[in-house]
Amino acid sequence: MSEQLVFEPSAEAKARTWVTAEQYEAMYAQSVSDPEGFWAEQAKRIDWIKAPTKIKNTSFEFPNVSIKWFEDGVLNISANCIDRHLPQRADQVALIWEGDTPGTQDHITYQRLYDEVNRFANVLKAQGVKKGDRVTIYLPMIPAAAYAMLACARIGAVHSVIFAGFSPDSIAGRINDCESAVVITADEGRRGGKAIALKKNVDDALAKTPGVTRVVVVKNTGNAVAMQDGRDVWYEAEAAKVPAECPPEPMNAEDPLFILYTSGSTGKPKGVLHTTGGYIVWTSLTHQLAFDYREGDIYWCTADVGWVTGHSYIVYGPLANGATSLMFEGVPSYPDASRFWQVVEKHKVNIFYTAPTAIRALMGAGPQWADKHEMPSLRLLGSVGEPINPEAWMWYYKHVGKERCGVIDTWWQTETGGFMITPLPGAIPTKPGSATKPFFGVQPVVLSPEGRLQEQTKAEGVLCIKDSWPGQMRTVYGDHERFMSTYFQQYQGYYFSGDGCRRDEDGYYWITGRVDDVLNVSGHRIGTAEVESALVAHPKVAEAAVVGYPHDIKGQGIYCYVTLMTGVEGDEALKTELRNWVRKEIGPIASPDLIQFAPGLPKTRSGKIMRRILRKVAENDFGSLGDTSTLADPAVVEDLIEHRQNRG
Ligand code: 6R9
Repeated sequence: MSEQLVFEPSAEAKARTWVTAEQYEAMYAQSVSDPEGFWAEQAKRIDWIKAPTKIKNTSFEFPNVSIKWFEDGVLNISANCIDRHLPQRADQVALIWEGDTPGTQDHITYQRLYDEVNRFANVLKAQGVKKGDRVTIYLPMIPAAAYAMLACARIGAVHSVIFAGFSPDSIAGRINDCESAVVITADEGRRGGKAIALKKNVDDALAKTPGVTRVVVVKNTGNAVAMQDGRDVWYEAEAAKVPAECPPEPMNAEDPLFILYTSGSTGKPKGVLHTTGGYIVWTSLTHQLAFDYREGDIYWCTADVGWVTGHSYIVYGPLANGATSLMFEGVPSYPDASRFWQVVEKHKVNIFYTAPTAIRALMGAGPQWADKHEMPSLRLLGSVGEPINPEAWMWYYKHVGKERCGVIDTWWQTETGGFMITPLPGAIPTKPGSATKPFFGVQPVVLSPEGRLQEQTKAEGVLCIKDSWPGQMRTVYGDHERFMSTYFQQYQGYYFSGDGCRRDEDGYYWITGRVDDVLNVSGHRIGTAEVESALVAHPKVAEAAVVGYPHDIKGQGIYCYVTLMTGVEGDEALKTELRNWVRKEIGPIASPDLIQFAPGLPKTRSGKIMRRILRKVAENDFGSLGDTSTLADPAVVEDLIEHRQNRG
C-alpha cells in the first residue's frame, strides 16, 4: 500500500538542490562506469598536502580482499575540518552544544575549535601519544568528545570511541583488543537528569587492562572522583602546561583514522577500521548532497558520538563542510517529550536527523508535543539506524515536518562509513519506508539467500554491494581474516551487508532488517552471541539462546531462552538477577526484555540450536514453525509454546 505513496521533491527543494534528477542519473552512471574519473574529481573537495594520483585500487575477491583509495594522497583530517575554514569562518559557529539541563548551552566558533583541538592534541603528545597509537575515548556528549577525536586525527593517533553506556567489561575488552595505552574520559556524564559514573566505570575496566598507562580526565560535572597517582591526570591541569599550537601531522590517505567496535553475528565485537582519505571524501560529500547542506544552515544529528552516526554526521562530515553542527547531551524525553522541538526552535535548526526508535517513542507520547511547536526553521528531516515503518515516516512528515519538509531515510552501516542508499532531496521522489536509490558509486545487488543474482528489477533477497566505495571499512583491526570471512566469503565477489531487502518495480530499495544473528534494538546493534555468552557466564545458567521479537518502540526487543543448572528454580527474582547481570556484563543497551526459562532448547540431532523456531515462538507465531522433524526432541517445542502462552 505504502509503495503507492510517492512524495515528489517540493519546488523549493528542487530550486536549492545541488543535484537535480537529471544530474543524479548522469552522475550515478559516471560514478559506476568511470569510478576513477568520478572520484578523482570529487576528491578535489579536500585540501590535500599531496593530491592523489592513484584513485582506486580495490578487490573484493576472497581471500585476497584489499581496499585502497587515493593511496598516494597525503592530508590531515583535522586541518580539513578546522584550519582550512579559518580564513572565511573563524567567527562562524562550528558546534552548538545543548546540555542535558535545559538552559545550558555553548557556541563554539571555528576559531575556538581550532584553539581547543590544538591544545588537546598537545596534551596527548605530552602524555606520550604518537602517530599510529590507539587512544580510547569514553566521554559523554560534550564538546570535549569532538575535541578529543579531532586532536587524535591532528597528531595521527587512531581513536576508538566507546559509547558511554557500555559497562566496564565491555570497555576493557575494547581497550585490550586495540592495545590502547591512553584513555580519555570525564568525571561523570549527564543524561535525562541522571549522573553517569564514567570515571568509575573506567577505573573498574582498568583492573583488566594491563596496558593502560594514562587516563586523561575531563572535568564535566565537577563531582569528586578517585584519581590514581601516576596514572590519572586532569585534562585542564595538563592543558595549562602545553603550547597553544600543534601542527597537523601529514597522513597518508590509507593511514588509519579510527576504530569503532560493532557487534556481529558471532564472537566479540569487531574493531571496524576506517582510514583517512576515502572516509573524509565520502562523509563530506554525502553530508552535503543528501542534506542539501548550504552555507548558514543549522544542522542537528541527535546520535551519540559513540556510534558511527556521530562520527560521520556530527563531527567529520559536517565540519569538513564548514557547517554548524549541533551536539545534544540529553534525551528526547527529558524534561518532557517536547525537548527535541524546543531545541529545534531555540537554535533555529534547519536540518534534523534522528532515529526511528526516537520517532516511535515520541509518537507514543502523543502528537500534542510536536504540534505545539511550529518549527518554521525546519527544512529537511532524516532517519537512520533501522527500517522506518511507513506509519512513523508519516508521523514524522506530518507532525514534525508539518508536511512541508522532505524526509530522507538513509541506509548505511558502521562498515560503510557513510550513506549508501538515500534520497537526494531535490532529485529523488520519496516513498515512506524506502531508503530509495543508491548514492554515487554504490552498486547494490539483490541475491537469493543461496547466492543467485536477482537481475530483474523487482526482487527480494539479501543486500550486497558489487564494488568498493571510498568510505568503506578497510579491515577488522588486527584480524583481516575475520574481515574477509564476515563480509566477502558467503557471497563471493560481493560485500555482504547482513541486511535483507526488497527492490520494487521502480528500482527503490526497502530494507527489511538483518538476516544474520544481529539484533537492532533502538537502533543499536547487538549480537545475540554476546548476550548469550553473558548469560551463560552466570553460575546458575546452563544454556541460553537469544533472539529478537517485534517491539513497538525499540523495533526489536531481546528475548532470552534460558536453561538453568539442574536443581535451580527459575522465578521472578532470578529473572531480575539475570537482567542486571547482562547489564553489568555488556551495558544497559543489552538489557533483556523478556526471559523465558526453558527446560530444553530445540536442537538438531547434531546439537545445533534451531533459532528459526525460537524466533517464531518469541514472535507468538506458532502456526508457521516449519519443519520440526529434524529436531532431536520435538516435545521441547510444545513445552516452549506452553511457557510462552502462559506468560500471555
Ligand atoms: C548507521 C548505522 C547498521 C544496521 C544496518 C541495518 C540498520 C541502519 C537503516 C537501517 C533500514 C535504514 N539500518 N540504517 N535499516 N533502514 N535507514 O545505523 O550503523 O549501527 O552499524 O547499524 O542498522 O540493519 O545493517 P550501524
